[in-house]
Amino acid sequence: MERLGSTTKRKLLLEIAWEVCNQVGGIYTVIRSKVPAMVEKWDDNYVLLGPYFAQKAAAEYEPITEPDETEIGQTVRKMRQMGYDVEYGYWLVTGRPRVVLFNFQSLMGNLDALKGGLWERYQLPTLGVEELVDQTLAFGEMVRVFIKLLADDHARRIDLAAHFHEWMAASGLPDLRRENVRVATTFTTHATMLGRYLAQNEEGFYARLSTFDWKKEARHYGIEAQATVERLAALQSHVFTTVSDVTARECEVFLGRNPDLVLPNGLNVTRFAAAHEFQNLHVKFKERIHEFVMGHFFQNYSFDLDKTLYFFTSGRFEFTNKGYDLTLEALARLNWRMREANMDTTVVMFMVTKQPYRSINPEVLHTRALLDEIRETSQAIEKQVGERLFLASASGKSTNLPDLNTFVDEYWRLRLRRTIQSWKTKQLPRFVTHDLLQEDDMTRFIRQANLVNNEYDRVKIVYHPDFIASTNPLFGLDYSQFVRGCHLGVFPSYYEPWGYTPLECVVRGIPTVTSDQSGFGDFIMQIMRDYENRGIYVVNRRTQNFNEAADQLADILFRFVRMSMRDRIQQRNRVESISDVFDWTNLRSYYDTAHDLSLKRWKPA
Ligand code: G6P
Ligand code: 1S3
Repeated sequence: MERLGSTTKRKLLLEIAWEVCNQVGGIYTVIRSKVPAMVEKWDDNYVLLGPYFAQKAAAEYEPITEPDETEIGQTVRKMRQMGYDVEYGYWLVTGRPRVVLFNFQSLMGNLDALKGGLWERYQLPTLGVEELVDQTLAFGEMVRVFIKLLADDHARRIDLAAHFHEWMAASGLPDLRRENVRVATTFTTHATMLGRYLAQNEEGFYARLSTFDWKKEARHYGIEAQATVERLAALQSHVFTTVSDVTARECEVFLGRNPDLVLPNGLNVTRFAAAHEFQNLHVKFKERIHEFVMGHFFQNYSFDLDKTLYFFTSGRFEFTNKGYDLTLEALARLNWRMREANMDTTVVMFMVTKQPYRSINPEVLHTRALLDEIRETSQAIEKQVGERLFLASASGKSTNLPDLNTFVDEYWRLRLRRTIQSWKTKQLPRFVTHDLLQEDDMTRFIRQANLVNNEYDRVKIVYHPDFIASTNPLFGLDYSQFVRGCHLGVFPSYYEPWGYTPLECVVRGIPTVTSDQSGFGDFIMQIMRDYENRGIYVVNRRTQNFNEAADQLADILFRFVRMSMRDRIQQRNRVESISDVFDWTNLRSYYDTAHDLSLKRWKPA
């Protein structure tokens, strides 16, 4: 019998993820940014499978309407004839790959039978699970049907490899193995379900890692279905992988298998030909952040913007996992040290995350609007003074500079004075920009640490409980522009399988703090000796306790605020020069190895 792993046949790679055409979190970034590098290697032999959400698809998917006789086109047709609702077209992202999207709603009526079968075959418990689990089971079944049809009809002529990302995409994988379908499977977990829950809730998670009983804990946290699918996929795939050595350590305990390979995450890096381009962008977007800061703080007191540094953190609201607690503690210590040292530098720290809120705080919006009015009035006065000065000078009445005050109408004087009066306030600048539905760990910690934006504080806090988007009236910047305008990204995570945020700083030439418990930090420490000199600071959270780590982070920040502008510029150049390491055209090779290995391990039935 013909071996699938033989090298003579054409290879076809399917990549399956819940986040294909459906942005939820970091996996979307992995899949989408990797497309150009994948298409470069696989061309038309690369197809993505994902769920169909009409609204999301409308923005990034275009159907193929003309007859399509490729293996994928034929299989889509066959599945439709069987009554399944299947979309087939292009994903409208750079690289424009073909996608098959499954409308899992069309299978929801058969869910009980599907669940019954999974229980019988794998003891997968699905009673009373959340809606997402139901949806992913229906999706996983459609993926299974599709791959089986494709393999049954075409696998004699093509080598078929399927790469499943995360448990949401993988509930059909065990059956594909059980039915000996002619496909080489790879499964990547981007975190473990149990790691996510336990790191957040169990004191001393890493020290106790090897002692956890996965089933007991999964039951306790009500995630038995998710954890079981994850475990089955890990155990049954030909090649099992994860995104970092950090997460690999969890896999053995929670999933019962050591990953065969670690596949680090990259980005689609586009670098400017001239280095000064990204430095210019930094200045341009910093100006925009200055505008927000003036509106927000200067109504009460002012400070020198040329001696102001912008730090930020950003991510999902997992207070301890993302290290927000450590960041605030270190900032409180930094504030104290800067005051002790009588420094006149100001640090404004933006804590960007997503929490439920009613609206942007009306006062914050109002002061922002008043600042705009002050600017408009000033421009009107400038114009009036300019014109009148020109007339006075041209008419040659005086060769000396006249009293410019006399050139301004009473109307404009009054208007400027009134606006400034209603803008100025004695209230301290708010440390949270929105009206939250309720106090949260962040506001509690900020109050407790007394980081409430007193004039004498050298560290100011702006807690922005919504992700940054260009439509937001406070900054009017998109996330990428906001990152460029800042000086330092701070991400000392406690639990972080990979963590894209520091990497997103690096490729924009912004120095960053990460931790050795994040996949990215761990990876950097393995591949680079002088990472700190290059502007990547790694906080040791593996062997240090919270207090020691907070001290280390405060040290890092204190050193950073004492750097000269010239040093900061050079450091930005050094950090940006690392970007290429993380370009998918370099990191794709890890995926190539996984797919080759899966095809080698595959044995025909
Ligand atoms: C870039 C610009 C310089 C500017 C500097 C400010 O390098 O090219 O013109 O002076 O940024 O750096 P800073 O770290 O103070 O924002
Ligand atoms: C996961 O997404 P998350 O933010 O829930 O996958 C990402 C992509 O691999 C990874 O960067 C992140 O650390 C994980 O946690």
